[in-house]
Amino acid sequence: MKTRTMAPPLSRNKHLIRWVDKMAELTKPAAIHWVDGSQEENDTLCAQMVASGTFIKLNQDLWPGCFLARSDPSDVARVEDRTFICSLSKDSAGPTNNWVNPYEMRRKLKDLFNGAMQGRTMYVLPFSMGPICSPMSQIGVQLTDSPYVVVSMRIMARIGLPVFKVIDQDIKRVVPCMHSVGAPLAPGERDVPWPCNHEKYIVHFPETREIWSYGSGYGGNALLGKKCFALRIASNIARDEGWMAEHMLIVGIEDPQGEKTYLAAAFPSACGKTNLAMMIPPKGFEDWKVWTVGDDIAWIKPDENGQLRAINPEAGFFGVAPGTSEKTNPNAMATLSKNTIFTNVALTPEGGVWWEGMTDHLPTECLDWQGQRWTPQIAKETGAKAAHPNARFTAPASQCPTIDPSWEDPNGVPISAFIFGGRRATTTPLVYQAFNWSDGVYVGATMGSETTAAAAGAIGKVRRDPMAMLPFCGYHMGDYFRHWIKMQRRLSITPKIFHVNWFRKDAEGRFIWPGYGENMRVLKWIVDRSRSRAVGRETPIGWMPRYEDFDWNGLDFSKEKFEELQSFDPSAWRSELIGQEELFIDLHDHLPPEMVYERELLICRI
Ligand code: TSX
Ligand code: MN
Repeated sequence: MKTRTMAPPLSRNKHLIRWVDKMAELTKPAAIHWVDGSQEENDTLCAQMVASGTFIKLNQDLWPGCFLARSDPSDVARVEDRTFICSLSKDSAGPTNNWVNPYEMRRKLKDLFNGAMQGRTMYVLPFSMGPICSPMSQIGVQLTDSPYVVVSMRIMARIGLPVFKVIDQDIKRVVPCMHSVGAPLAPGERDVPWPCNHEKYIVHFPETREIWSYGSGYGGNALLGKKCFALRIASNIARDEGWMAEHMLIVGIEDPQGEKTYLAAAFPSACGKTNLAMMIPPKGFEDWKVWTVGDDIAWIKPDENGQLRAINPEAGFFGVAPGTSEKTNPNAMATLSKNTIFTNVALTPEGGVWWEGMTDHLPTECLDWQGQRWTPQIAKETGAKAAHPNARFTAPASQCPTIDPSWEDPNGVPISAFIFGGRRATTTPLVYQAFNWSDGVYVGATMGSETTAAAAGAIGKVRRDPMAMLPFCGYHMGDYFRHWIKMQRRLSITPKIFHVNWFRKDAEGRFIWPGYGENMRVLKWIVDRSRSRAVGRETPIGWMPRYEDFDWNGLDFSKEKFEELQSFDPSAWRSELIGQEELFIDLHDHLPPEMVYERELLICRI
């Protein structure tokens, strides 16, 4: 205590100051730094991290304001098996979450955090999820011993003095977020570039709205505003307050007349969510615009007219680098061209970054994500990747060329339709529209993706990921479906619900649909259906476009291929129904009756 460097607190809030004192007593940091969020502070932290080896400063002529971090090889992704929802009762966490008794967990955490910050600085990092002045925003304070987290959170959220100002008004509840990399330093001990602990705990207390994260410095484990707060804790707040915290991108589609329609879409991983959020309209749609509001999380609330409005609670993109290129996503490439933190990508001899799929030609040599020499020859012989498959860019949303003019509107943007998606080689057509809200909730609840080579387990097996929320819902999944069902009663304008699948394959195993910008044709039909001005054909699974209902201007795509893409195979859907039931069996005692009815209706139609 006595040796700790004391800086004046930047807040007058007694509760906050008392909590910071108490946590400092527990974790015993060498210093406390109240984060003001300024450019100078950021520059100092970055310089310190360059000196300590955590950051590599990239060639500033090529990559202005950009840095590269290499994580410990064991700390490269979210750790779902170490993620806990510690509700008072096991039943409220549900069978899809890890649960530990909260009293037992608190005892464990007290042990883990005892002295965990020794030899390090504890940063007091205030953040706002959502624009600071928005009534839909939520405030948190993260105590962390990681400067990497501080500079990353400065991109991903609104942080610093303006947030302390809100906290000092004492009107909004503050979510306390404890974070330590779990690597205390003994006096004189040399630090490593990426301190972390082999034992990891990502813990949520939904009733008291608290987050405790131990042992990891990586993205979703450590930037606590994102998955931990904006999804797991916020889903609890939203359920209690009558709004929705969803794992969804938000885009605005502007037609040639300037009419704008906002869509919110949920996809499992590896479906190209960020690509869709930043999509460029194809040939034939030159007078159309796609505007980006968010690529990952949407907070959605009915306004006083019963219209759903959404904000993006984040301020940046934490995107997967491999596969991102001028071809697949030029807007992402522009966004990450400056002021970006790269993690686990390769370093080129010019002091630039590279990753698999970034360019057609491979660099003749570079240092891989662990700092080892990498050449195309070595890759060929050993299969070594230059960038880790989960390598990331952390880039400011404001730098996106298609960022929506209303992306920081404190009242959010009006949502006209929800889209659920999956990666399915068979069975599921390019697009269909659910018959109504409860059928749409069923469609979202049963969505899934076929496992690819990237994930563990059998290739081609469908993994159910309801509303893409399986790892992110902070309470019982059955209660979550019930909340979705109940939301309709708060609405006077009910958004239409759609399902899309960009990934259907033909008999030869080739993708039938060209995807990417051509998805605009699907989005146009969705927009037109939402505004009740497009025709649909009724099928057993929902409303589908006929060939002539799509705008084919600029694309040569035959009616035969379209029929194949949209084909409905009753026998495939009979096995689909059996697969859909698997998850429901686990959730049965909390499942809303509507899910059972919708299933019965679907069985009858097929
Ligand atoms: O992001 C993708 N989207 C959405 C874009 C707005 N991807 C990449 C997924 C991995 C993250 C896609 N891949 C999409 C898509 O719509 N579609 C496909 C499948 C596909 C891949 C290559 C081709 C076509 C389809 N190539 C040619 O047709 C030449
Ligand atoms: Mn996500």
